[in-house]
Amino acid sequence: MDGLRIAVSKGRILEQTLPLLASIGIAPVGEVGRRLIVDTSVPGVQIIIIRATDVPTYVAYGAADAGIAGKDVLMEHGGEGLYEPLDLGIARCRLMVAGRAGVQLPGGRLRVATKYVNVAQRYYAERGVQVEPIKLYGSMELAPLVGLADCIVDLVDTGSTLRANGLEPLALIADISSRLVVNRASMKLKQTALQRLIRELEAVTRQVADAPA
Ligand code: PRT
Ligand code: MG
Repeated sequence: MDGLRIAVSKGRILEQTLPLLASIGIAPVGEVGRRLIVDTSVPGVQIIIIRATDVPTYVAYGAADAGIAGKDVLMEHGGEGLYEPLDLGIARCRLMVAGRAGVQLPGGRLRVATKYVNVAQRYYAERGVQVEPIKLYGSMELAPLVGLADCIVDLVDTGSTLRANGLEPLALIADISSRLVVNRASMKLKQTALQRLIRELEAVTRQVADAPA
């Protein structure tokens, strides 16, 4: 499996990806620490560590041959130039609309705070609802509490962040998990290596999915 660069985001995706890669024999050489580019136990295979929202960009431009990104990030990016051959089943959560608990949403144009502006726009357009998306980069939960927005579109896992801020889930937009994405040109030029990566990751994710809880 030589000459492959794999983009992974720091944080929960990296934490859950490293064991998957390790089980197919790809382990970082030395501590990852603050390094952004890491060689692995497989000569020629490198891991680059970047922001979650940048993974589709690096892979679409071919700066990485493959990457691991949340479906939320891929939905927002649009997926142009990318294959999405595999659901890794990791970093699961739900993309939801949430608002202040017990408070009716206003009629008319809804102000929606989110980092998923494209997803929110598409979701409401399909339902014929007029929205004013307000782009935020974090702590979306605050926006309805201080009158910046009527509701938010954000990721929910346990729901405790919503509850802690007096918010409640209002609608499910999509179930989210992390996906393997592959650059379209790399898929042709590095077919053998990438097909092997896909096949081996598919086998280990199936093992994880089949394991008794
Ligand atoms: O931190 P940075 O700004 O660099 O990027 P990031 O915050 O997007 O990265 P990271 O590592 O936090 O998340 C990357 C990916 O993990 C997301 O794109 C999702 O695909 C996936 N993921 C899975 C989650 C969660 N679960 C999750 N619960 N990402 C974020 N959260 C946050 C959520 O935004 C909310 O603030 O956790 C909070 C909700 O958790 P609960 O348990 O309180 O509901
Ligand atoms: Mg984060």
